[in-house]
Amino acid sequence: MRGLNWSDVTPKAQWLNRRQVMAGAAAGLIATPAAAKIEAAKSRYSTDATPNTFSEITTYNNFYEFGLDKGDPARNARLLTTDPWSVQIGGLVDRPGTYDLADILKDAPLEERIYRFRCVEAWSMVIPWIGFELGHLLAKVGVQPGAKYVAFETLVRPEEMPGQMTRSLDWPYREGLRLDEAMHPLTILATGLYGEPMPNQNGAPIRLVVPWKYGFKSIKSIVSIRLTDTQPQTTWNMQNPREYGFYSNVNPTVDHPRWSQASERRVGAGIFAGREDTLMFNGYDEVASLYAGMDLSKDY
Ligand SMILES: Nc1nc2c(c(=O)[nH]1)N[C@H]1C(S)=C(S)[C@@H](COP(=O)(O)O)O[C@H]1N2
Ligand SMILES: [Mo]
Repeated sequence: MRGLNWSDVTPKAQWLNRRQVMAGAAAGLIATPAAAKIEAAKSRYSTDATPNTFSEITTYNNFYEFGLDKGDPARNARLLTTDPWSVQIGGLVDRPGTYDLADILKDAPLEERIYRFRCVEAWSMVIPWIGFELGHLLAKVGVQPGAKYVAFETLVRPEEMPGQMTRSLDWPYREGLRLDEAMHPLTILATGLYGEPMPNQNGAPIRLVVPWKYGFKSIKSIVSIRLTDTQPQTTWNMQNPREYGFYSNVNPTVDHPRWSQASERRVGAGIFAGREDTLMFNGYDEVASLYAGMDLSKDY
């Protein structure tokens, strides 16, 4: 007998996947797909830019655990088991432990956050995430005074993640934030998008979203969160420190060694649409004070 999983104790709308919703609707089991939408409050942090389509957001992905091509994650992530799911929370916290996802979601104030999303490869999207502030979870586990950074890790399960059979990256995928970045209200743990549970290719069942940083900081399918007193190792910085810094704030004045970061291509905009200017901090100016006194061309 297995114990209760997070989907057993989470309101159905929070975990039903799109396929189940569509199948259920077709079979008349669910009145309308809309009935299964996650109820989430609107947020003043949302952009009023027009979101990309569900199809664009779920078929043009970076998720190297499932392959290197943009279409690989949609094809290969279907068989990823996301229930049961637990997250190990440790390091400098008052209440370390292995938390079932249901416990993490129990009192999480879900909001819709429509964010601009800028990949370091110079493409961008607008994505209507569903999630809650990382600061809410950190408050729940109790951050100890010596903590200065938060380190994250993605699941390692090569049987279900074919990219992990290769050495395209040094697994697990790792990311990190300074504690004040992690506590900023723009920083969320996302569990869905377009009112539906997170599609596997977008980092089910729970992933980070930090909208003022290049997309690779927004680590997917998280199984470990550790509070540390030293700057954690991060995947792309380990891979190529000259090209990818720890901070990786979106910055149109600091070019990637191999391409310009001054402009970006909005995915789905069509071949006649021009490139858009990239904005400092991806337009999220309210984070500028976090970096007061730093030279962002050196601390990139
Ligand atoms: N575990 C993991 N997280 C990851 C990645 C990855 O390869 N593995 N790719 C990153 C990159 S480069 C980007 S641009 C975003 C893409 O997120 P999306 O596919 O949901 O748009 O996920 C980030 N998080
Ligand atoms: Mo990216």
